Amino acid sequence: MTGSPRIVVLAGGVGGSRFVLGVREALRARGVAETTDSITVVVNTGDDLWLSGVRLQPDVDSITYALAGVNDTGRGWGRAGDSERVNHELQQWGAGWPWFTLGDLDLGTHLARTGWLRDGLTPTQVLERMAGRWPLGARLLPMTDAEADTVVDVRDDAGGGIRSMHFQEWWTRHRATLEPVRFDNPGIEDALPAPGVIEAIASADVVLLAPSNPVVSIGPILAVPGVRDAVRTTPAPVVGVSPIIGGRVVRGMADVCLAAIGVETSALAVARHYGARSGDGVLDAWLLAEEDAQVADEVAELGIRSPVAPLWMTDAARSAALAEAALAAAGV
Ligand code: FO1
Repeated sequence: MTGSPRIVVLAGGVGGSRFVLGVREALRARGVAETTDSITVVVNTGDDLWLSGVRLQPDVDSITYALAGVNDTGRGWGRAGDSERVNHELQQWGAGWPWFTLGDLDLGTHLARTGWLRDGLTPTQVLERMAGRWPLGARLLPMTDAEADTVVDVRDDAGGGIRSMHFQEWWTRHRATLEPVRFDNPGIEDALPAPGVIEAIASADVVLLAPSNPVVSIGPILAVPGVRDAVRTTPAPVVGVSPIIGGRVVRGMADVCLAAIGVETSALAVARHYGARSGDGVLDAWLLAEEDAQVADEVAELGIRSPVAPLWMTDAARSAALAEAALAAAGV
């Protein structure tokens, strides 16, 4: 591949951030000049919410802060070294959610974003303006400019009924302990891909699915009308990275989410869930952890190439090596 391959990454928040940092590092290690379209990240916006009058975009902010090197690496979200003076005052007013922390620096992001949205900018334009503050080495696009927050239907033990709540309440208040029976993104059926998303996928040299949550991160991106078809029809090889290592999810609550859609928590089951492009799915290749090498043949039988590589992104070098393995699986 002469020059920089045009890489498109579909990504969610924390796992996505680490993987995108790895992709950027892998290109730097190749000595590839970072052009503005060497890496395009299509970011999940299903985690987004309105809170205390401001618009939050958690996965967008996680990836932006991580690429800018200003992210709180311990928590995986928010800004490094942040304080919570305003948050404390909001709690005193009983404003917002007592279980949801808004850091002072992070609030600066939400206030700037909300002001620009009120001025008439689109989320894409807001993100382009915010990303311009730092040399991120990647272009970030929201999956859509429409609001399509993830809603979780949970079984309400007391009444035995079903009740709905915003994904963020389910995740941050209940720590995903309430059994989810359904995930939905109301309004997504009328959403349009953000400007540039389809073109980036169609003109890519490789499309990568980050090891993000298949249900609440990659799922919403593929659910934006037109995106799944763009991934299925791009001339570029499509390579996914398993978010499951040794039959266990690396982060968060992906296993609980997968169970809700009837997918077993295994690298093979998620590969089957995404499906082969030769069938009605989206994958050409599925990067398996060494711990899951024993299912490589079964994945291959799905029509999905199944290279094996170390998938633990415990540091920048490991993330870069993983990204390099994904690029190699795509032949770029
Ligand atoms: N996650 C939490 O578990 N607790 C929080 O109080 C919290 C606040 C928060 C504020 C801004 C933001 O962008 C993200 C925040 N997150 C918090 C993470 C958020 O729930 C993410 O969407 C998840 O980590 C899933 O990606």
